[in-house]
Amino acid sequence: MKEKTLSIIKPDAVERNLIGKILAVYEEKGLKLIEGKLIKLTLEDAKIFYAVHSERTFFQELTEYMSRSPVFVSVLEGEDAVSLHRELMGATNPKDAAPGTVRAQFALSVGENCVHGSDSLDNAKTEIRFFFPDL
Ligand code: IDP
Ligand code: MG
Repeated sequence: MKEKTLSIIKPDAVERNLIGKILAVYEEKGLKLIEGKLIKLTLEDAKIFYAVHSERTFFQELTEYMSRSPVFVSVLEGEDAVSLHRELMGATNPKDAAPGTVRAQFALSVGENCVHGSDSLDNAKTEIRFFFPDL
């Protein structure tokens, strides 16, 4: 099924000039960039976006990291985009990420792991609306 998913290139990757290399991984597998922008989240934006993790021990670290410098947020479209994008990102912890995935190639740690991707079609809709209310 043709789907849309939300993709974020996180501060650690934008800081290291990896936007082009990361988008290339997605584009090469047929995902199409249909919206995109570079923005700096406020701490409050990050807390709302990651509210599902508010009780986790790493919540403060996560929200401070996500708001420390700009992120590249985009909408990717394609066949099974949600699961394909997650597959191309690799496991949360780069130590567990399959070779060739974005996180295996570029992530620094389980926290500073380069990218975010929606994990279900429902969450994709909510997350796309958060950043691109007109789409
Ligand atoms: P996901 O990004 O692969 O979906 P989640 O479990 O939803 O992973 O966690 C959200 C984000 O929180 C991760 O991408 C990572 O940046 C951060 N995170 C997850 N686990 C840890 C941890 O144990 N320590 C620090 N940060 C973490
Ligand atoms: Mg997640």
